[in-house]
Amino acid sequence: MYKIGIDIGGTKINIGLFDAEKKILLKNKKSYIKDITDLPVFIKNEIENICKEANASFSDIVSCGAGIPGTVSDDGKKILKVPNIEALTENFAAELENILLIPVRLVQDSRAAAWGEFLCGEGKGKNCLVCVTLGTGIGTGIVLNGEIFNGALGCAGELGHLPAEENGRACGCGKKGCLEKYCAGGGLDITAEEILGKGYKAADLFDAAAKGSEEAGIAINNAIRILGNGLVSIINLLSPDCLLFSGGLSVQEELYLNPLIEYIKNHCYTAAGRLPHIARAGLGENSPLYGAAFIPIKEKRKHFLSASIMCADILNMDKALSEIENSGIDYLHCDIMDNHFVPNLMLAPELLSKLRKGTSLPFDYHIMAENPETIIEKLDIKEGDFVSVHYESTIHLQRAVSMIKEKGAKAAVAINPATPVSVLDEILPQLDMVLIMSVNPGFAGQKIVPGIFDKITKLKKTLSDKALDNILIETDGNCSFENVPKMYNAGADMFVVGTSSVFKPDMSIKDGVEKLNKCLRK
Ligand code: S6P
Ligand code: MG
Repeated sequence: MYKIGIDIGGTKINIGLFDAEKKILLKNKKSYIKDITDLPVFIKNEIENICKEANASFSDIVSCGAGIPGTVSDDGKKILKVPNIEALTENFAAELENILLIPVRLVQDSRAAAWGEFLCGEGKGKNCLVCVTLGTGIGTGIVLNGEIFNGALGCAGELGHLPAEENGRACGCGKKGCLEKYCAGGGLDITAEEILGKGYKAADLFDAAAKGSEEAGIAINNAIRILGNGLVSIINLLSPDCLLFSGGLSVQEELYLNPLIEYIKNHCYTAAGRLPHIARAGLGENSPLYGAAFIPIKEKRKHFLSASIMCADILNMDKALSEIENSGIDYLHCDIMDNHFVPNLMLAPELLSKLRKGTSLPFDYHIMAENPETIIEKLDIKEGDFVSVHYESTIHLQRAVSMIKEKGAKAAVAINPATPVSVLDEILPQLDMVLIMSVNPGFAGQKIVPGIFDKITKLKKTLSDKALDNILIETDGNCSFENVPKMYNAGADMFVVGTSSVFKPDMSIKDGVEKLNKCLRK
């Protein structure tokens, strides 16, 4: 399982691949802006390259978070305001999601940095953290009681726009005299020009102060006082246990950061001498990458596709089996019918056993027969197989379930459309899966029966109420591109795919699987 973290800046894009233990496996920093016409496509290609280099499978990536220099909606799905980056349009997250086919969330970059430091950096183990990025402007991310704090109006952390001087320097936000116009890199550039002359930058101001220029020293101390007062207000208001600094300006330790920290310590309100931990961010320029990768995203449940072998081309079984296996199908659904329990006859256990030679996929046996126990005995079972037996087909259901387990398979009970979920109450804890028939069993190519989605929802709720969430729900019959997402949303995990989706004359199995996965990820 991998996650992707992206940090999108004005001219650079930084992409990182992380494992489940929050370890960064590989990262890639690229200049992008001008020549890229399609940012989502560019990102997908970069992720593919990173995966190749890291020997990681793209399909094992479960989510992607991107830090952006702008304001995003609370759910991280929409961009509300981004100055200067044309490629970042309102629906950028959805566009990226459509091409990566995994959930994508956006987060303001300074909040991503704070979250990264909280999870993996200098703020690990803390409770309330403020992370200030001192760059051209000032970005501030706040983590309150273990959660990123956006504020009710979404604009929490705009430290850079605290008013510092009445009718002062004009700010990009439209107001005058904002704090960052005096204390961040951009503001100190203006100060440098005022003191040293046209073309001088913040770095020259620090050089001049280091060489003893009194005027430069006073200007820097003035900036420290303004920023210090802003941060003291934040500390007095929030009482965080951690205050971190990152960004280009935080590297000026001797003349800027250290005196700033001293100022804060001397001026903030303390109780019993307790001060927050104040330091430089621990992850350097990677903190937004970590934070973006591990932004809380409700991941989609994994789903499984079980290809109904009775729908495959019997004249080209070898080819069909390898096509099925190479298309991303998870199981081979093997229907066994006796012409008594269902009005059809097919696929004897001996014949199914021979199919094993043509595939390494696990089997998903579906017994539609009277006396299923006699069939269970004949099944060729390999580790990882499922065997479903119909509730309606035996009066000794528990015995049949035990037999399945004794043979080393995972046990499932199937129920016909008219059989209520409640009949499974006693047997449920002994099962690995429940198969809900979405058509009357016996034939492929039928229409879904009414009420199936509610039935799945009911079973899902029963499983959840009984704390049996590990039991999968499978649906069989008319699992079409349209029905599967509805079945999934109702709570189903595994879908028997036949003539309604992956075995269509005008589409390859692989394309059918891809289309289904796309429908499911939307
Ligand atoms: C028939 C059997 C099923 C079918 C499958 C066909 O009752 O149990 O497994 O093979 O449902 O799918 P479709 O898409 O043709 O309905
Ligand atoms: Mg079946």
